[in-house]
Amino acid sequence: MSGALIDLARRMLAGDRRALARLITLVDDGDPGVADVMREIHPHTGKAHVIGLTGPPGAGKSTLVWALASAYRRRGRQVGIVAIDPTSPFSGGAVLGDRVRMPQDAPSGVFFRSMASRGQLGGTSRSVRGVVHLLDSFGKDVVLIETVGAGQSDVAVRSLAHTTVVVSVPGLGDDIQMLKAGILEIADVYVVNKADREGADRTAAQLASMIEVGRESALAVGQQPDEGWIPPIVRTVALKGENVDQLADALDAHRAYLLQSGRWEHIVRSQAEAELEEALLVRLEQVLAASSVASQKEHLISDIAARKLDAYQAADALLAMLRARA
Ligand SMILES: Nc1nc2c(ncn2[C@@H]2O[C@H](COP(=O)(O)OP(=O)(O)OP(=O)(O)O)[C@@H](O)[C@H]2O)c(=O)[nH]1
Ligand SMILES: [Mg+2]
Repeated sequence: MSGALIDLARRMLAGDRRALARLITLVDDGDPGVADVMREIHPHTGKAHVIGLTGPPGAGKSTLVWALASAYRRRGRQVGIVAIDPTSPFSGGAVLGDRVRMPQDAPSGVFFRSMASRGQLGGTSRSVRGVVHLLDSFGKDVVLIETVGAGQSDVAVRSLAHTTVVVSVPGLGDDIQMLKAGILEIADVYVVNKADREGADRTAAQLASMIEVGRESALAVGQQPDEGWIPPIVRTVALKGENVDQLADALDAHRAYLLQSGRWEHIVRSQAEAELEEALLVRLEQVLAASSVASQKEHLISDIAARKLDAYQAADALLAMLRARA
């Protein structure tokens, strides 16, 4: 294990923000030393409430995240923010210039980092997970993750959170389409932001009826909807901080519900499982790359492309070669 990285991790654990920033960069770059860092910080993780916020481009997610951060700071909570920026021009984002990154009146003591989403889902969720662990071990009580709800990357990132917030805005259209496409099932708290605009009541009413339809259809197919938690709908004006305290209350209530119902433990376990699977894949790739078997990979890829082998046969062949050399 690299002494320099241990040192960096220990400085971070002792409260050094610059060490935290450097470690986040290492995670973001997929540095091989990350495994050593994770080993050092793992015992210090598992405390933060991780909250994912998703919604259509320009819904006011960033404004809301910062307003929430202020509300949490007033409650004495330490806050970290991770904003995942879509790299693809097709996946949206508010018109440049209009989009909020860090507001001028940003609360102090909030650690903010934006990350570009990778083409590969796995890569993004792996590095976001690593960054969340860093912020958690640094002592952040709340970690807010902002993603644009415009594709699959936010689906992957949602699996990293304990609580998911879907942000809509008045004037239905794309966001309702998004809700129909399945986001409905995953939200724990709904926000109708820009409630200063016309139509907020109608949007909230439509959301409420969709939640109801979702519960009924779950019952109809024999699923037991979660009776312990009915997702609240909070109307906010993020720009003015209106109702943001109610949103923080709803998020705290959801955390309390998760803890007392045993759902928290369940989430922690399924995240541990996902992480193990990711780590196994990373390790397998490393073992392969370091072995002489790696040179066979190109041949096998050609064989799959030429329809001589299927992917499972090729994987079996690689594993057999690895075992033979072990
Ligand atoms: N009227 C009104 N405007 C708001 C409100 N909240 C945010 N905005 C404005 O909406 C615009 C977009 O806000 P952002 O916070 O950048 O929205 P976003 O969802 O993070 O945008 P992307 O990250 O680009 O998808 C900005 O001009 C904000 O000032 C609100 O409650 N009411
Ligand atoms: Mg934003």
